[in-house]
Amino acid sequence: KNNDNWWKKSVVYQIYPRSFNDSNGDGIGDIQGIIEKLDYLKLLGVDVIWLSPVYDSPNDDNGYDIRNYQKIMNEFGTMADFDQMLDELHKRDMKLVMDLVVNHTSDEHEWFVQSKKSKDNPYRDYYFWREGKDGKEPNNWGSIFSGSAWEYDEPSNEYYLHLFSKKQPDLNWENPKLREDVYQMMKYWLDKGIDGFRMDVVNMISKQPGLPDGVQSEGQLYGDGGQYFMNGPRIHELLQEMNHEVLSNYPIMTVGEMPGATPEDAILYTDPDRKEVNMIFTFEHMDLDSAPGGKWNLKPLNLVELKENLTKWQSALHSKGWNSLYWNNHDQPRIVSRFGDDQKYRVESAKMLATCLHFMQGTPYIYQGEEIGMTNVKFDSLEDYRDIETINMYNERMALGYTHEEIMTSIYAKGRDNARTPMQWDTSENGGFTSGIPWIKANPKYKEINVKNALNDSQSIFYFYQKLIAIRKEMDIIIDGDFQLLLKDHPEVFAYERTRKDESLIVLCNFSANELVIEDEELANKFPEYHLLLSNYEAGKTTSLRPYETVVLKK
Ligand code: TEU
Ligand code: CA
Repeated sequence: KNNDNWWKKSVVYQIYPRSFNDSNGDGIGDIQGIIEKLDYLKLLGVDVIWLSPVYDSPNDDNGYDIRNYQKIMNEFGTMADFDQMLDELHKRDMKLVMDLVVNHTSDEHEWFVQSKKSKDNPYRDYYFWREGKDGKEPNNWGSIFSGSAWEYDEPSNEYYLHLFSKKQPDLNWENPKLREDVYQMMKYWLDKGIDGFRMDVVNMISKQPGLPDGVQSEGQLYGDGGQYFMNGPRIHELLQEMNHEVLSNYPIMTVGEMPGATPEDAILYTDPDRKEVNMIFTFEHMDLDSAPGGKWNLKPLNLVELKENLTKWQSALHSKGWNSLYWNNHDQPRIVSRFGDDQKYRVESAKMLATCLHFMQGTPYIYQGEEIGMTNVKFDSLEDYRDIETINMYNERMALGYTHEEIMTSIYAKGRDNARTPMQWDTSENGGFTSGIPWIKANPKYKEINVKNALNDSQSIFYFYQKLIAIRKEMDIIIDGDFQLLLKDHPEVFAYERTRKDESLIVLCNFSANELVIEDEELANKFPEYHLLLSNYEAGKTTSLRPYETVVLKK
């Protein structure tokens, strides 16, 4: 049996280690803490764990700033702990996907330390060093974490490029020596037996030579260089080289995180004949509730746009390439607070959102806490926030004259710390995450929303996810059936059909708190041939939907 595409049938669970489970009371999640919870993850039924970075790091961006790729962060444990975790996962028939962060390193990485020493250091060219222009930065690019994308270095009178924080200098992938070092590092982990990589902003590794100025809109502090560093000129060549040198020699899965990738780009990245990566994370569906000017400018979701967008991706990658399916990760607010209702209909809407995603074609990703319906958090004071993106944005907007309240409204809706509060295990202090003081405050909701309660309630969101995962394993139509959007213009219902030979599934999702009658005749005529496969309410009528109700029907 051909097992090459095992990841097409898998469900992935993402762990953000700092916030998952603290085994030794220092307030920081760790590897032994993860090992303690592997039976819990097995019970959920996921096949693959994607682990956010656990490498040695000064934690300017919680591990996405790596100081040493082949050492485990002290707070998380040792290499022996890591090996034990990998072993325990494999014993349970689960796989491990590691984060690969190679668009940039920490400024404390040995390569950068060397690079900074002098202009003729052999590592100088591992990064982007440039002279200033007319006494200013080499170009007008802004950093994704606010401010300029350039940092001045007094001793050499040059600037270095950092698309993220100034402690995350960008690596120069034009340099073949750098590429060889990265490939060696990847082999080190793969030879240990890990099962794949999630590649951080990997479509940003090829920059347009010359690094031209980006368009600077009216009222913006910096230019947008996106078109010169996302999906850049040599990106496909570089990924094909990485695939040839490293990836193709192992039976692994790869997912590239790719902001700014369109479905057309995605076909090129994921078409198996092109040998690049297995799938990518798109951002298009996560940008639909942002107004122009970026994620902090809020706009209500228009469900018709969401349906159009996800349908476009489903169709584009149906026969060539492969989709990843996600609502949540460590950079995104909690989906039940975002597209659902985190008050009265929290349980119903969490199950509805899960159903809507999990019956599509692609590999689903569940982010820690999603399976118990964890919600966004509102801290009154900026002091309680930890995320560098949030803090930098706050300071930048204060200087621009926004009010504290305006900025906090954006943070409550979109801040990354919404996803990073401690995992809620039980009703004890701090949700049972730590016996000490957590590095970031727990969401006070832990008293109600936690794993212990979920496991004691047969109607919980947890058991609903467990069922979704089990159904996916039994039904090939979910893996390779066609996708067709139904009720295209309906403003509150997301409905679609999956078909495979003479099989069919109809998925109906009410994204509103209204009771709705389905008036579509064509659909109503189909119903008699179908029976109920799954629902988030006690059996009801298929011709109407209660608040946030979802039903899946099978022919
Ligand atoms: O995120 C890439 C990325 O584009 C994010 O900055 C995203 O736009 C933002 O978080 C939305 O708020 C990856 C990692 O997932 C993120 O945690 C890192 O901070 C970033 O790369 C730098 O490594
Ligand atoms: Ca700890």
